[in-house]
Amino acid sequence: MAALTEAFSVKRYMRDLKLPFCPGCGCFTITNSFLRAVHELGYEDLSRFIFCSGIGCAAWIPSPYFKADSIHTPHGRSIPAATGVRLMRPKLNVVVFGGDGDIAGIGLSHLIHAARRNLDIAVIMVNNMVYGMTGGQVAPTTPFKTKTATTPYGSFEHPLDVTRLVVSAGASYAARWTTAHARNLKEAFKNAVTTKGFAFVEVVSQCPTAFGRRAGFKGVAEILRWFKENSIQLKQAEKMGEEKLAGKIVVGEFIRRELPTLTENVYAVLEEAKKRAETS
Ligand SMILES: Cc1ncc(C[n+]2csc(CCOP(=O)(O)OP(=O)(O)O)c2C)c(N)n1
Ligand code: SF4
Ligand SMILES: [Mg+2]
Repeated sequence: MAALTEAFSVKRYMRDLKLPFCPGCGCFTITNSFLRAVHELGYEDLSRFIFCSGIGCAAWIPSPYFKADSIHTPHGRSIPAATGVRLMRPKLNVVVFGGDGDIAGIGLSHLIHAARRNLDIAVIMVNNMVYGMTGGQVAPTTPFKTKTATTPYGSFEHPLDVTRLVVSAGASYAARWTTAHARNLKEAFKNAVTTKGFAFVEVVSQCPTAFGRRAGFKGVAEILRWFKENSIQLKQAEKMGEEKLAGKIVVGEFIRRELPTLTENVYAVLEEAKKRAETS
């Protein structure tokens, strides 16, 4: 598909509605980068996409704001909905947006099994390190010792590395970037949409309202500086010990591989069953 020659405008892909995000929220950057990726892939509109999202601030990114078909599911259940959509409409791009709580908290088992099955969808997880929409409670992704609404003396648990988890579960593509890496993010979204198989992009993102203030940041610029200064490219991280990596954000492409997908496997079994029924 050739890239569109017209200049990029989010208006092409978005309904004329006011976005629900707080000023300075990372969800603005993610929305913009995703739609830029769609534009650069040559899609004139979103008619070849179906979006699924659960509950939370990040889950509002596609629905109802994108001019597209979308399903807003209960909290944590976007991937099961996307599984059904994918199997019934195998030619469309199925993209899930969700927060770290939605995807890696309440919905974690669905994520692992989707990666294991190599379900051909793209999952974009906005990791703002808290449950943002409900007021900034500690999440499975909150960095150790970080103050949140429910850990006023600092979090006493270590965060889950969700990107590495999906790699070990069997994902075809996985990358992690932050909102301070808009260009890399856009490229990762392009890769995720075009991957044959399960694709995962973790976006470490700022929530100035429910995370930043409590965690000790003065404003959005300071959080973005923290992202930039603490990000370590995967290749460099591989040469560093665990101690030196404590508190760092390892960014880059973690895996890109071609494997049979769930849709291919399901349709192959259906074909086989059909042939057997015809000959019996
Ligand atoms: C079954 C269920 N449990 C709890 C909630 C309350 N709830 C709504 S959003 C949310 C967490 C959202 O956090 P996250 O997914 O990280 O999204 P964010 O708002 O941070 O983008 C919770 C616990 C709910 N809506 N449904
Ligand atoms: S609460 Fe946080 S994540 Fe939610 S819209 Fe506001 S800044 Fe964004
Ligand atoms: Mg969150």
